[in-house]
Amino acid sequence: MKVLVLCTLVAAAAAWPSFGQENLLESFQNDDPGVSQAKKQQDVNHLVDRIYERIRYPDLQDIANAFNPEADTSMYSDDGQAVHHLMNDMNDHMLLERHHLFSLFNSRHRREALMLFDVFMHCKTWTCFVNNAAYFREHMNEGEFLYAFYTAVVHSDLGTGVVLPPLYEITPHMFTNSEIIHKAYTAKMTQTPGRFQMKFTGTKKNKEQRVAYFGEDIGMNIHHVTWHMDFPFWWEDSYGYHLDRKGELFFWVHHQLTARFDAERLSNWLDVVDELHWERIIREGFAPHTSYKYGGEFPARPDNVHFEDVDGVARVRDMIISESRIRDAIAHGYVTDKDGNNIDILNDHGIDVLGDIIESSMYSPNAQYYGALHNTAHIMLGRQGDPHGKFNMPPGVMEHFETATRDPSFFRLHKYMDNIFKEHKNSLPIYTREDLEFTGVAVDDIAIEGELKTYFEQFEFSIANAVDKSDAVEEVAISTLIPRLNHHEFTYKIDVNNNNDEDVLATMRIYLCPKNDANGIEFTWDEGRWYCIEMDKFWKKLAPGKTNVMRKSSDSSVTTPDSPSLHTLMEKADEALISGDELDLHQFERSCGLPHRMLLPKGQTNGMEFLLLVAVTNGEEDKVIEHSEDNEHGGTHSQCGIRGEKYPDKKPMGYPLDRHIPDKRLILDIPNIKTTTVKVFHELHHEDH
Ligand code: CUO
Repeated sequence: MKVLVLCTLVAAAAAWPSFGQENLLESFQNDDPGVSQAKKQQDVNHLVDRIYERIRYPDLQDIANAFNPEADTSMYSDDGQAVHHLMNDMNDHMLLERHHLFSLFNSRHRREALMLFDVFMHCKTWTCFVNNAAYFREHMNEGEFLYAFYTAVVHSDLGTGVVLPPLYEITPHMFTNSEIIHKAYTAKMTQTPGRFQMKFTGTKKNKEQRVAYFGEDIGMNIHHVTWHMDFPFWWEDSYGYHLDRKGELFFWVHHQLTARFDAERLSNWLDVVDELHWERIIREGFAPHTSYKYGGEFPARPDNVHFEDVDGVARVRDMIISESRIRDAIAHGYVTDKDGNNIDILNDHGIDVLGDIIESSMYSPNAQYYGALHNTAHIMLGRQGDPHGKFNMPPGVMEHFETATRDPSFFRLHKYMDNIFKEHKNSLPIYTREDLEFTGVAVDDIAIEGELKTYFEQFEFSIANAVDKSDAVEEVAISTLIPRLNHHEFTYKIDVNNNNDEDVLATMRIYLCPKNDANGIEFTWDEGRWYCIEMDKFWKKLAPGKTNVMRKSSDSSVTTPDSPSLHTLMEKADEALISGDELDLHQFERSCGLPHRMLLPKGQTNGMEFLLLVAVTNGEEDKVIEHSEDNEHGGTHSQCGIRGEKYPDKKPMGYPLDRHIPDKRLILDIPNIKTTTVKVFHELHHEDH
């Protein structure tokens, strides 16, 4: 594990020599040499277990009682500046109390959580990290603590190798229906262990319910919330490093979520999602059937409401103005930074700048002028049920990344953003044959070994953390069962011919694109390219002559395996501590990544036609750092990048389908790009709804 850590650090240092890597190296060298990976994992498990209650583990309880965060400031790399800051607010009783809801979009909540994040990021050792975690878990709001702790484990070098327990088990309210939570309470109070079947929100009278399995998939929700922890909009490079191509990744991960949602809609005989419009009604209402642990029910929104100004947030007019400033920048081909300088966006880098502007993140060159279209839109949508605060409703599902995709308007909002990005991409020159060709390389054939077949399965997870603990009431096992999409494994067989007389490194890019719209009309290439879903991207060395490239679906760099449950993480850490064996869970370390079981869209029982496209490009030109063909870059680099390092592929995300394709021959005549038609089948199981 240590070797792995060092390699990562050396690579990171090579990639970003100027962004404080010395600090990271220093903190690594200062990490307590005696703390094993198993101990770190155990600490994390214990710190987040039963987050709404006092710490239940005596060692951590003792720390929380005895530790004084300000007593020895030599444990921090900033001499305790961050911790003094936080302690001042705490001692002045300025911090949000426990048992109140936390929302990242609430600027006060965010500021407080980030003060704690800053403390963690300045810890030189794991001991400092854990001591502060135990202390502030007991002294701060649990939502603020949890957010700061999770993001710090992600970003601090001290957290390397630690697997964060799946949030659906830590804060089940954010992933489960109220009905299930009520049943959990009854089970606890009546001392009856329970397994409760969860249903997707809504009824069959609402056609949107046909695709609720996508927006309410707990694994997809984890992917989404974690992406936003890996690439937070509030991130500043002073925390330790630069988040490479963060704006472009914002575009790409959400473009892909939208395209995948559309593929699921088409699988279910629904039209692709339409974009949101500030001056038209919000067509779909939403009744979340979800409650906060503290703070009541998530507010509902009826069908067909007109957008209202939201008091204290924004007027609808402000949103329209931000949008038109951004569209102006796209039309001009440049944005204007806050000092009045123009930044050219008519190039591959333009999408990155636009992503920063539209989100907006701290990387935005001019948030004052371009605003925060996306973030404000999340709040605007979240508040449409009570825009003037008359009913004192809590924030809506749109105001939390873990719940946002439950609301169908999430995808309308993101389609709207996506169309702005598309407008920019369409303003760039089309790729020429010279751009697209990989001299001497041709894809001769593409085939699938195995079947492209999906099905629903039942998944069970513990919701024990949803209910309060009492010394008078014994623990009972409480879990919920939820249907989720899965598929049979398959392998791509790609025959590639290298007519050069030497080895070449190839980047293999695989997309799956719906062929027809909901009326069965075939998409044109220029329409259809925007609905393509990314299946995989990897590197392969091609010797002269023919190579039969075999790639397993489970190796996809878009997806992650299931996270181990908190129970499993506890067992593994405890066992390793007792046996003294090394704990290596690095394959589960990144929770960002589409759940592997969702790699294929549902398809249809009689088979749904898709175009499978393989583009082979010059890996020597595409690569950012020297790497071998079997470097998987942490497993989910395509949409989640690599922690602390540069994005490994120089090409724009979505290449070569990201720009206009006015004539299909532009793609079909390129020898190193090939397409074939495949069918995705859906297998009905008895538990299908
Ligand atoms: Cu991920 Cu809008 O950015 O939810």
